[in-house]
Amino acid sequence: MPDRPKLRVDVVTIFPEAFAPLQLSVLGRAQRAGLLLVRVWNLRDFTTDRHRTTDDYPYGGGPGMVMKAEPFFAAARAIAQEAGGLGRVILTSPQGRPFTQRLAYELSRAGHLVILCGHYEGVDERVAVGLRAEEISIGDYVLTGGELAAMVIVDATARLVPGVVGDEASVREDSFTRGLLDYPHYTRPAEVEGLRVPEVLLSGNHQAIARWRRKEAIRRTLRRRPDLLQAAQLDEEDRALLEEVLREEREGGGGGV
Ligand code: 9D3
Repeated sequence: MPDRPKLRVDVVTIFPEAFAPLQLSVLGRAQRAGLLLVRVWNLRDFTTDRHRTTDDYPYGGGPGMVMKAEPFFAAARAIAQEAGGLGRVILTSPQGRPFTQRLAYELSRAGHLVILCGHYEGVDERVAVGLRAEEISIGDYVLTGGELAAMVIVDATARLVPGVVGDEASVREDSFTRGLLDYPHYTRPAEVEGLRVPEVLLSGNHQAIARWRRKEAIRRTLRRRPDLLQAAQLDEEDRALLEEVLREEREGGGGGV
C-alpha cells in the first residue's frame, strides 16, 4: 500500500452524506488500497454564526439564494493545511467548462483536486476569483445542485488513475478514447426470447470477430452519434468498413438500433 494516494480529492458540500456511494465498489476498493483518497468536508462546519448559515439573499435583488463566500474560504484554508496545499480547485457550476473524457484524463494526473459544490442559484463570485477555481459543468441539463456533478467528476477521473480499475485494457479501449461507440455485447445462452447471438461470435474466428465488432461500432456511431464519427480517427480498414455500413444503411433493413 503506497504511503500517499496517487489522487487526493477534497469535496466541500452542504450534503456530505450524498457522497456515500464513493465508498462502494471500484472507488471504495481504490481507497482501501490507498490509491485514492476522497475527503468530504461539511461546509456548515466552517460557518461562524449560531444558525450555521451557508446562504444569503443576492445583492441587487432577484430570486433565490446565493452561497456565502466565507465558509468556502475557511474550508479551503483547512484543506490546504491538512493536504499541504490546494491542488486544482474546481467549482461545480452550470456556467462551467464542459466536463469531457479529455478533462478527466487531465485531472487524473493532477495529484490533488478540491471540488467545491455549488447550490441554490449560485455561489458568491468571489469564491471562484479568490480561490482561482475552475468552473466545470457536466452537461447541458439542470441539476438541483453540484453534488451529483462532483461525483461524476470524481468517478470519471479516479478510474483513470493507474490501478484503480483492475483491467487496464478496458480503460484504454474506452469508446470515447477511440472516438467510436462500443460494439454490441452478448453472453450465454445463444438464444433468448427467440433472439440469437450473431453467428460470427460463435465461430471462433478471431479475425472475423474483430472485424465484425469494429464494423458494428462504426454502424452504431453512424446511427446514434454521427457527430462522433466526424471526429473519430479512422484508418484505411475502418474507412472500408464505413463504406460497407453506409451501403447497407442505404439499402435499408433499418433493423435494430
Ligand atoms: C437560470 C438560472 N439557473 C442556471 C442554469 C439557476 C441554477 C439552476 C441549477 C443554478 C444552479 C443549479 C444547480 N446546478 C448545478 O449546481 C450544477 C450543474 C447543472 O445543473 N448541470 C450541469 N452541470 C452542473 S455542475 C453544477
